[in-house]
Amino acid sequence: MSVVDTPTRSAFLDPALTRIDARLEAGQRLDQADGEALFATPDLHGLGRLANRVRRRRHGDVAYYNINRHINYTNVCVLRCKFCSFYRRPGAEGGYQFSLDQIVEQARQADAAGATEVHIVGGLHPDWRLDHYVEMMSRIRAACPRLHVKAFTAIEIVHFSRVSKTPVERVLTLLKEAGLGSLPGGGAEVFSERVHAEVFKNKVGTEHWLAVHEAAHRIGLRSTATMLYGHVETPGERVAHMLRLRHVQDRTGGFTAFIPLHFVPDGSELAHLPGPTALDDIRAIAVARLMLDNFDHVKTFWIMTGQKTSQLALLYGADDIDGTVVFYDITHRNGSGTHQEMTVERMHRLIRNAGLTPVERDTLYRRVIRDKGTWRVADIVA
Ligand code: V47
Repeated sequence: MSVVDTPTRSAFLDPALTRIDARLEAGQRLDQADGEALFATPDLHGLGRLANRVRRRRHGDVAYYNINRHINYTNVCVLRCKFCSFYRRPGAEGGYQFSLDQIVEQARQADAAGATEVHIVGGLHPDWRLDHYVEMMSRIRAACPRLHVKAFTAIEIVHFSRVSKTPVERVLTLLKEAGLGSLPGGGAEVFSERVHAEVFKNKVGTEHWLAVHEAAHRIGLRSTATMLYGHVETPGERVAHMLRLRHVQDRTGGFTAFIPLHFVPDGSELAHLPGPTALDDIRAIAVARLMLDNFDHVKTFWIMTGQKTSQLALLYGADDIDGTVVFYDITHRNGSGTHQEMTVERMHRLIRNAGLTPVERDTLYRRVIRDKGTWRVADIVA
């Protein structure tokens, strides 16, 4: 019997877990002190058992994945975040920017290869205005009407709003009308004034990030939420971050998933930091699963953790693996190139080998059914 199959009411090594177990079974919400105790517990397997129980109650033996492609349209950025190895200052060597033709071509290739989603984000480009991004959306929609376009972090949305002197909600509405399907969760980093001042000083802060997502939810766009962990933040700051998200989710219900992002130090100004270990990764997943009781999905992003740790995360609270990514530029693990792909066969093997059943989903977590080279969504097409 594996650790995670052990009956969940058996004794925990840490009395704090026994107390938290009782609170969970009584239907009580966990608070800041509970979250900090979960980050501190030496009984990682006990934590995993609790998180796995919550995960199994929500999703049974299903683990989701999607077939997507990431398009990072430029690395040119007016910000200089210390944790980021992706950006190039305007005019600096190594900067790139894709033309709209190139972006549409990448979306077309993703569509032709069977992707249901493209995930598009980029640096804050100094020259482009809102009409450029609106045209990007409408041209992708014209070329690939079925493809879900998940695009632009809250940071990009605020940038478009500033450079085009257009209120955030109007920016979102124009993008939605042109074809934007949902917002990704990037750019949240850690909701803490202290961390903000230390590693991403000029970026918009917590209140702005949350306000953009609330505005998106108000106009009917769903979104995801992230947290970048394993740099200078404390466990208490991670818990506070999750509680801020839980609070917004209580109000809007608009978040589909939470994705803890493993900080990759290589090439950034924080390259001297060691970055998270595999055990830090699965702990972050497990704590998120327990704290975020109003989030349906907790996702592991294998590009940053590695495929093996993401597989393990499925037994510690994650119910979803992102994705069959083909090109990813923001982080390159261990000197890998930008072409980073997980095949569907490998995804199935990782999930089945964890004792779970793979289910392909679309961006909104509807089941995708594939037949003779085409796909449909289970609950809206008979
Ligand atoms: O916003 C930047 C982060 C994010 C580094 O919404 C770094 O479903 C690690 O947000 N090490 C982009 N992370 C990725 C992202 C994402 C990924 C997968 C799924 C979803 C989703 C969102 O990556 C950035 C920033 O927070 N990042 N630099 C770094 N050195």
